[in-house]
Amino acid sequence: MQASLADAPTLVWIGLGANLGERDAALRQAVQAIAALPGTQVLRVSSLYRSAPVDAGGPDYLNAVAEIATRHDAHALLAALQAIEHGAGRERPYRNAPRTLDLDILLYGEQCITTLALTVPHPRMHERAFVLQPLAELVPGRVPPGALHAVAAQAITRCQDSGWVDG
Ligand code: PH2
Ligand code: MG
Ligand code: MG
Repeated sequence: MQASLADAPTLVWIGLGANLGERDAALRQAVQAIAALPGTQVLRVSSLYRSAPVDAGGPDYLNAVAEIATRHDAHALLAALQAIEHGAGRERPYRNAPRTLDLDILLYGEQCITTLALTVPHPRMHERAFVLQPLAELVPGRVPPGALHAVAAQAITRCQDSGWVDG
């Protein structure tokens, strides 16, 4: 066993997004890269959603949420996700810039985390249909009552052909 991995896995939900390049391929490759992390299993992935940028510009996004079990602590997981983003060509020219891949820790078990590097639950997740809809597909109990109604004006469509089986 690697020293940096905890004995027991934690259930974590990760938001995936992309609005530049081959968005569909980027999200699929990201799921595979997450599954390849040590001590980490991808349990379920939501449908893909096409969504208009929220508080941002550029092309429409593809978004999804992945449910994983990982033995990484939250900061080690964040570093691993940032490395996957980097490998997908992610650049950060300015806040909320269009991106080839965005991987956000939405929920890390039941933990509340506030450090300079990381805030969990994700501080803006309840304002965003592109997070709440796929999350509600997987774990409706983690979406507060009324939250989906509050973001109902945001443009978002569930993709019909979002099977993940063939990667
Ligand atoms: N991500 C943002 C800002 N705005 N809008 C959509 N539709 N999807 C996103 O993933 C997204 C966004 C910052 O991370
Ligand atoms: Mg984000
Ligand atoms: Mg991010």
